[in-house]
Amino acid sequence: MARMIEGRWEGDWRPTDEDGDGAFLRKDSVFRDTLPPTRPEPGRYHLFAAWTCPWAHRALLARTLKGLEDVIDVHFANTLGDHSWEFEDPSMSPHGDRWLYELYLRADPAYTGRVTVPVLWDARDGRIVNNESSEILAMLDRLPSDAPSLRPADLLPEIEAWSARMYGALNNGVYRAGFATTQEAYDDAVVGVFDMLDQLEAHLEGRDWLVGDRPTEADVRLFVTAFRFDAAYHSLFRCNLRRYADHPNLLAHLERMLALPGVADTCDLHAMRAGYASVRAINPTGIVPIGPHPLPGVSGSPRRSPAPQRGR
Ligand SMILES: N[C@@H](CCC(=O)N[C@@H](CS)C(=O)NCC(=O)O)C(=O)O
Repeated sequence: MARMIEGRWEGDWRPTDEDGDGAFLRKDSVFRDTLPPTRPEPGRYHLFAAWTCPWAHRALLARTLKGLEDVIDVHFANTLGDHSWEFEDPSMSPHGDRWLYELYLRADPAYTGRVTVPVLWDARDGRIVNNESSEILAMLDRLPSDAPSLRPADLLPEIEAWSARMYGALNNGVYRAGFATTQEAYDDAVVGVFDMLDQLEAHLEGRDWLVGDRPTEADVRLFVTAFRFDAAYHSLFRCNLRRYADHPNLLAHLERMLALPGVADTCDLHAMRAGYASVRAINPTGIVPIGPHPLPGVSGSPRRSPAPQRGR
């Protein structure tokens, strides 16, 4: 197991903590505070993300689609090493940290738990506001912005119903398939993944967006898994009954999302694929698969993280 126990880093990094029956169980996030729904002080709040991570991608997309780039700084920790996520250049981090666990320690010197992205960091008060992507997404959506809400009140019940279904069967379902250590756990997860894709493909017949006539949180949640599916989950997570691209309505939805202003800039196909391929528990040689080809508007070759804006 690799996580913090009362402020100490324990063990080498592994993707899961064993629970005994071969099934992958995702732990609950620990920091669960909220931002006030007012315009944030520039330079105060920082989002720590990784190109690989679909959960961090949710938060990045909320920041982009709500036009919050000027008020929420972003930093990328690109490699998941033996001591948690590592910043390629420690000056990327507002406090000069090399490892993400150091940021967790700043927030809580006796922290116990996994060290995950995304993290919404308050640089003024030196604390983690929240490290649960669904809550970060919702609180960014409440900040003042000219962009429409991703969670409009009249559509919220439908958005949340899709979100709950997609989370269990698809967003986390691919992880349950990929990190399963028994045939039964894998079979159970992978059937659910493709059943969900079938339901979504049917639902998107004649529709542009999952709920209503504009992109919402439901589309964001689908997109972060869709973007990774053929490049990572199909091969490395053995979700290979069909390709995502074999579903015409789902593929059109993926392309529609990628065409929204700023969305392609939140995607790095190469870094994402390399990130999954570096997880030795599922890919002992670390070899990075070649395909699939780049998606429209998305770079398929390595690129550098954008220069960070320094906080206090
Ligand atoms: N429930 C969390 C999950 C976040 C999560 O699991 N992030 C992964 C990257 S995709 C991570 O940082 N894993 C490191 C670890 O578990 O040690 C959320 O949605 O924010």
